[in-house]
Amino acid sequence: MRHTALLYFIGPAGAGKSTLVASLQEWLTLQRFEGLALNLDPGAETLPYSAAIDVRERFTLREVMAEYGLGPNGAQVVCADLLAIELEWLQQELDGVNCDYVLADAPGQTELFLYREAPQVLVRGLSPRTGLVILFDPLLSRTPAGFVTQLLLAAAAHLRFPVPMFPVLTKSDLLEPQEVDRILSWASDLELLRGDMPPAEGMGEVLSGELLQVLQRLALESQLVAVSSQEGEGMEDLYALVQSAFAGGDDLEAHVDAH
Ligand SMILES: Nc1nc2c(ncn2[C@@H]2O[C@H](COP(=O)(O)OP(=O)(O)O)[C@@H](O)[C@H]2O)c(=O)[nH]1
Ligand SMILES: [Mg+2]
Repeated sequence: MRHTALLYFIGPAGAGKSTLVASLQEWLTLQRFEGLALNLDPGAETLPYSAAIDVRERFTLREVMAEYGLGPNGAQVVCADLLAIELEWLQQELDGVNCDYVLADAPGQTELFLYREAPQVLVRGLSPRTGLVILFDPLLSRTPAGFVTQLLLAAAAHLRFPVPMFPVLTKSDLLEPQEVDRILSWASDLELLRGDMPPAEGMGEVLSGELLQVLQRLALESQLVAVSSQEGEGMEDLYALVQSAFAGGDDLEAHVDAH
């Protein structure tokens, strides 16, 4: 198996994970790189990319619902746990392919991906060079409180998965350019974010200097990038960050293989 890195795309349902996997894959192809799509969502009905490896070959949400007599919510939990059982199968599938990046489309239920044990097993076991792309919803990111909520989620994700993490503001075409600029400046200057908190919500005080430092370190280790999968914008910026984090990846692989 050879790949520069395996990236998990996580974030709220509907944030644009699957579409971003499709867009980034297309962009990589245009640059003559190879991005291989891995679908980890057993509940996906249709996908905007063709998955080289697809967990639905092993089980689907519908099958789990029928087999265990569960509704969709209970079945999602079982599905999250079943991912760990498929680790070996996923490894075998990955062993058979060479590519530059593996783009793993995670299920929409971020909290299950973060809090269940099975995804941990997967993230730790599948590749020695793993990164996390965490998606920020554009409409939620428009208000300071909504943006902070997502920083907290990103911080929790980074605590759970201590691997390089890349925060991405999705669907930037749905925002005014000034809104995008404002959100990006909040990310690069959290004091500005604190200043923009409406005093009535009392959130300015909640955001102590210490909390801002924690968010900076955990959620914004890497610069926030704005992308639009619809317009194909921002792919280059995202790629540049990922590439610089994993530069020297080949040396690392040689190192790992030597042991
Ligand atoms: N305007 C716009 N819509 C998008 C963009 N990316 C995704 N969407 C739409 O957002 C919805 C959810 O996208 P999807 O990729 O399925 O989200 P997921 O649940 O996170 O995988 C779909 O209707 C997409 O067409 C984008 O960059 N711009
Ligand atoms: Mg999806």
